[in-house]
Amino acid sequence: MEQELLQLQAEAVTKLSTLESQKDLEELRVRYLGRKGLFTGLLRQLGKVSAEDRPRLGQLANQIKEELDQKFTARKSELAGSDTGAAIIRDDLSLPGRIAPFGRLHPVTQIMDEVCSIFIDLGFAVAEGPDVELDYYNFEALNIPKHHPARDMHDTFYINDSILLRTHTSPMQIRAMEKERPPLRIIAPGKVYRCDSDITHTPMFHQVEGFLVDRKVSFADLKGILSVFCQKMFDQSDIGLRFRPSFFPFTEPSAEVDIGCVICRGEGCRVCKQTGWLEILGAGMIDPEVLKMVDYDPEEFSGFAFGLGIERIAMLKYGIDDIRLFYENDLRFLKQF
Ligand code: 2NM
Repeated sequence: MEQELLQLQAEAVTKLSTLESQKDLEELRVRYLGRKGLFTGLLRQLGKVSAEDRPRLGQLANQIKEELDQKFTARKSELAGSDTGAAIIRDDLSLPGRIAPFGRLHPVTQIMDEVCSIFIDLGFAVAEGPDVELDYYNFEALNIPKHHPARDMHDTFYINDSILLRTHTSPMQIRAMEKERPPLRIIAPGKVYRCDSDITHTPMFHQVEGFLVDRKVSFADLKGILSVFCQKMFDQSDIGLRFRPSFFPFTEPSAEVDIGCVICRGEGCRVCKQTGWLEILGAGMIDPEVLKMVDYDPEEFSGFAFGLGIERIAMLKYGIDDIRLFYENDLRFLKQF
């Protein structure tokens, strides 16, 4: 009897140390300590032993029962919390550590930084300003009077009669010219807003506009700066440039500038719509009327200006056909850049 009690105890303790879930623990407890369990079964046989041995064996049985109760309780709290019902894999120190996910810059931010650093290398200073602008800086000072049809080119978000969300970053150029005298070369990067939305337009997008004013600035200077920019931006020293006559209220003459398609190299593809050319920016010589607005004498000074859309450049560079992908925050898309 004594032997059986001790063996039962040893068995229970061994099993208790190897099981790994609360469910297994409960099953083991019922099997050994439950009302119809092995231990209770042994206790019932206590009546059959001699009166001489009974007190000693009774005491031993009680002691073992108490110890087992304690051990079950202790093991139960060990398993609590980490228990999923399945077997738990103990720490394996030879496993490689979990790699923390790295963040990265948004593709639009990357292109924005790249564009700015090319112009900074060419000697341009960076000017930033408010997204909420006065009608005066966004339109009037840029030779776009009220009710002028050119305002229809920009679907403007008005806040009230004289305040709006800027439709381009040129307002910053005007503010810069008001403050300082030529020579001046400045880029204005930032968010702009137009009430427009489809696969090539979002109501908010990013622009970099730039200008240079000095004595004797010519269209040839504009061509030189834009060629260098395109060569660096698209990593191609023999990149083709094409200037098509166009119209902007703030420049005269004005041009839309194309580059030879960087995807098919002029062969014709989906991105350039089989033309071999990609339109990447607008530019021109600053209109004398704009120079007069900031009190520069157009007889003494001349300048060029240009504007480019960051999302558009990112789409051309990576062959993306839907601008909205940039703003859906789908990590499967964003992780590619
Ligand atoms: C463009 C195209 C042509 C432009 C003009 C000026 C300013 F303020 F100097 F007159 N800033 N940016 C400009 C000129 C912008 O964007 C397509």
